[in-house]
Amino acid sequence: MISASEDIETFLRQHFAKRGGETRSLSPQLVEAMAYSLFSGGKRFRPNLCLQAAMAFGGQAQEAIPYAAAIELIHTYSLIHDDLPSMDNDDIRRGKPTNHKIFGEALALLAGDALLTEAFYIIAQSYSSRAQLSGPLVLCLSSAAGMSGMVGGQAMDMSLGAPLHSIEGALLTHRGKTAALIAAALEGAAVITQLNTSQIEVARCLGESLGIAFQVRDDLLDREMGSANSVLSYWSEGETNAYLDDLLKDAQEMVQTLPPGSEELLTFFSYNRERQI
Ligand code: GRG
Repeated sequence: MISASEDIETFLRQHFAKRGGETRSLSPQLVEAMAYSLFSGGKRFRPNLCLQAAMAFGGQAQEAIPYAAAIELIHTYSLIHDDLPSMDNDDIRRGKPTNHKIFGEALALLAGDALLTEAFYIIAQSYSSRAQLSGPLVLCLSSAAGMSGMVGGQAMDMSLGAPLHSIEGALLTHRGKTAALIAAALEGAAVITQLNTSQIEVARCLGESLGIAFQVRDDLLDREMGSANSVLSYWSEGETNAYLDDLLKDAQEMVQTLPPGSEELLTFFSYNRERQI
């Protein structure tokens, strides 16, 4: 397994230097606020997973870099907004003051908005000569990030959704808030490597299972905190571990229907998540 982090970093830095330079005259503070969170030590897990998947599916990591970078922009925006006083009200992220603590709430909100929009600019621009990719990639990432994915999950998590005080509700929240972007990393890689329609759907489902497993494992580690949307509010530790085993079994079956080498994604995923938790 190679690490693709450097390529992602280079792309993000070059893109930001160019676009930030072009737009700096409008609001240098906005560019600074965006860069502050984008280059503040994120692990780049989602973009790296996307590049690993492109390679595992038999494609070129290079082709997936802009899409992978777009996912990271959306992830970064979500963290900035999640930290705002009206949401989680956090002062520290990655060991540093949160965006609004440095730039104020209005600019933090706008930095998040601009990162979200820039993600789609990157896809439209980078894949402009390959219309067979740009449309499906926009569809994939917008449905994962928006009301049917991450934003929907966040709304549920904040008890702004249907009051589902149940294991189904907790898992639906995890699927949207955490798993949707991870699923988009694998689905987008499958689109870019031009797998067939049913394999693209398997790649998305695989990402969703891995993303839910990641969040459920987080629930186990944070069990003392007793959040309403933790599966531990509804399941015993034994039941939760059995569910994790089922997810892993499903994932192992799914990789069998993807191109040979895809099983390495399971190793990449567990190795990277274990290192971080
Ligand atoms: C505000 C629309 C909106 C969505 C917020 C990101 C998020 C959704 C909530 C943050 C709370 C949380 C811990 C969610 C679990 C998934 C997650 C985003 C974990 C952090 O991801 P890492 O570990 O972060 O990849 P780094 O810092 O490495 O980028």
